[in-house]
Amino acid sequence: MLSEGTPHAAAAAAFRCRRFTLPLGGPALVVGVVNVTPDSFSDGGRSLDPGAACERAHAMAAEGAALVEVGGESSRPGARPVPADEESRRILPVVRRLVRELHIPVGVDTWKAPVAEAILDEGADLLNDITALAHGPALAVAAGRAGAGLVLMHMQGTPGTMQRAPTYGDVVVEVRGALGTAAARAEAAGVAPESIAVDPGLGFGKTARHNLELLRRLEEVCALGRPVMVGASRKAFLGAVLEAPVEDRLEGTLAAGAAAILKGASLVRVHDVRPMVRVARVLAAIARGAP
Ligand code: HH2
Repeated sequence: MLSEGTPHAAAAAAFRCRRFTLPLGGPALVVGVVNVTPDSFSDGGRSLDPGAACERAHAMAAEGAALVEVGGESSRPGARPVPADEESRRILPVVRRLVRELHIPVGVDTWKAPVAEAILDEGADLLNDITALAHGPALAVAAGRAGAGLVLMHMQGTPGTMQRAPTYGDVVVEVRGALGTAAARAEAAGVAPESIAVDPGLGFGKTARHNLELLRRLEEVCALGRPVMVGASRKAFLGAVLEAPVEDRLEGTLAAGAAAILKGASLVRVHDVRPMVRVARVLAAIARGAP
């Protein structure tokens, strides 16, 4: 529930990511995830070769992804950081090609400023920082200079330790507060307000109950007035609900994505683009009352 006095900022009309201005308010934008890693929790090793990663990104664009996001470091629970030069070596050739070949924004999942600067030099349109600027403003300064979009994600702890004993008073209030503060920091570092999105970080220092509570009350996060991204795709809390392994969580992913969209999320981050795009289109048609 929103308490009295909670700022109820107007919803953003567009999300600006460098070469692209993505309209909000129509069907939710589906973000396709391409992990160029050996160890990501659901698709590790699948696109380690740059050619395979680009092929996968092209397929996602053809399936209706509004953005693709390339990752070179897994943040699964227990993961250790990858050195910046190794992360850059994995993603730079992929980003270089995709920026030239795709007609949608190309984002990168990194929290390291040197990696961010290198991929912005290659023309990337969006940075996704799972630490929400916990390492200082350098990444936001780089995003601001380039006019790139910036997603700020909430995490309690670090991937190495975050799932040991996540603790909150009220998880939704704390996550919303932290995201509001991070967004203000990004603006102070030079990122345009219309280029900032926030993400509650499902699974990042959160129990299954915390994740479900965040989805149940997502409108309170949306009340920040920033575009909200949600990434539930194939995550362990869906496995806990469905008693299903990672390769059998598609319906859970779609249900969580649909719930997030109905609560006001503008961007849904998934590995299975085509079914999520179709869900988003039908939800938008219901909202319009017309096919
Ligand atoms: N989830 C993952 C990674 N990055 N970024 C945002 N903004 N939101 C998320 O929910 C999110 C994220 C974890 O998923 P994935 O990238 O598939 O796995 P891994 O970190 O193992 O590469």
